[in-house]
Amino acid sequence: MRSTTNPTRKTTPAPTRRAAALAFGLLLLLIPAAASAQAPATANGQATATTARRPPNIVFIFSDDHAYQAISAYNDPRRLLTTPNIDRIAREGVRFDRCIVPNSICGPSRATVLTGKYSHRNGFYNNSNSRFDGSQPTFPKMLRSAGYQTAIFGKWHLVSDPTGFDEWHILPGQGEYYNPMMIHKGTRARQPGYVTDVITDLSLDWLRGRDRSRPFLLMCQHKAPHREWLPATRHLGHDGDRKYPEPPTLFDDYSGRGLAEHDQDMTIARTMTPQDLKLTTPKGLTPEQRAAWDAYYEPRNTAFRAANLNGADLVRWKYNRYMHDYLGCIKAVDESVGRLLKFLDDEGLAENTIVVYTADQGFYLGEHGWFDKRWIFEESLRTPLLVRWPGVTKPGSANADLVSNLDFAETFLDAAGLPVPADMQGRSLVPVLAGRTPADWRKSFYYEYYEYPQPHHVRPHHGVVTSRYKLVRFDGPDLEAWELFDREKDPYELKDVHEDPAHAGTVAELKRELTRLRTELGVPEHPPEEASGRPRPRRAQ
Ligand SMILES: [Ca+2]
Repeated sequence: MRSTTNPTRKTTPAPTRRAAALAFGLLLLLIPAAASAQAPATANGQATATTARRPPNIVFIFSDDHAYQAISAYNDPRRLLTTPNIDRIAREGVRFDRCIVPNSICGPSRATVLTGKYSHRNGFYNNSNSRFDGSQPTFPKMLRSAGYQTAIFGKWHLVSDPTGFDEWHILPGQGEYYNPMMIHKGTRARQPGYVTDVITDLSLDWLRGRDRSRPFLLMCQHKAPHREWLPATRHLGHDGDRKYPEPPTLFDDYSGRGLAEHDQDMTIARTMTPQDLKLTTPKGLTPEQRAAWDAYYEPRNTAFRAANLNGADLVRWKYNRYMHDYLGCIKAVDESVGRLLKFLDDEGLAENTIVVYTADQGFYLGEHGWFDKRWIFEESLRTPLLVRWPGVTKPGSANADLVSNLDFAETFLDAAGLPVPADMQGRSLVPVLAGRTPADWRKSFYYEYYEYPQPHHVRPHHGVVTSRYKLVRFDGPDLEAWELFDREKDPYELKDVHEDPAHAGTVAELKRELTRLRTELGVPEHPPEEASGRPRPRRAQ
């Protein structure tokens, strides 16, 4: 992958040759990185990269359950916190305002990122009984075959061992926040410290020891801010006991919608556990960590118990505790991003490195009274996506196209000048990153969700999403129903208008589009039995 051809080599004496080589190297760095973005589109619309310059490094920073509402660059009206380092990527790159996911939970999202395929194609449907088939093609494998150094650190959550990486050091399952057990190429050992710092340290250590002659792919995958939202002790009390502004739908009664919305189990009011609310002390803390933990939580928990809250007051208390903890976890993630960006600056790598910040899906921060994700609805469906690629992305720009983590594998391959396999189901974002969205870019997107009934009793559903509408189909095992939402008139998605005669034309059109997408994407008429994650029924003796 090295760009070593030196046109002056045969005719110049050694010192001049070195100078020329240096100049050539600098030239490569100075060539606008838009080589692939400027290339003509092929018949299938994928931009074709040219490899005149050294392929870009890729730093993929992937957090877990980080809602766009909790990144200050997204300007949520609640102004929940400031994330100066994550915002730097937006300020120096592009912010995507409609990056949506095909299946809004952790494992399936990770499988989609690696494969560029939907759950029904990569075989990873849910977090309960799915196991990633590591023998299938993934973009890290393809980059590695082309000469990239590849590494992944942190949350993996795909059950089988990682494949396609020179180095991997992962959390088993969901992982732990404090002094986590980790697996380094099959060997388990506990790592002292706070998980976000540990993952960052491992990432930086690997970067320091890299082969400088070759490009690299670093996947830095945080556990935070996943439930049960345990901040680093240095961030306990980060908000000065702030009373957080509430979302307009904190006390949603789900009127105007069907059984599925009424009958879920993911509310702040009913579903949060004493562990979620830090009314119990987590296991695995060192004495020092335990002391800091108790110093923050104990007096506040004592006051809470004495107040004997109920009804709306109790929900508000839980919401504020949730926000303190969830946002506290993000403080450490933001610091991690700052350390990675500083390393790229210090090493002179920033110019030829694509930096991506994203999460595996969206998350509810009290909207509709909820935490968690899973739904086709907006806070769950939309994930943050910020990309900095000097010379390609316009600093401080924003993009509202329908893009997806389904597109990431294709994008990284295209950016590296590699072909995109025809059976990947997304599309390279390289021209979109350059501000030249192809005229035939998608106007609709297919969504699918399978895991039921545990853990949050969200009914399996699929549907079609456009810039304005969502048509949702709940399809068993115990609910058959359609819903339609018009986000232009109903931005909070509070009113199902599927039966409204005024929308009959829209419903018919979207049902045709749903059928078209399912056919194009090869969605089976009925999902396999294991897709729901339910235990297989015992065979009769
Ligand atoms: Ca997640």
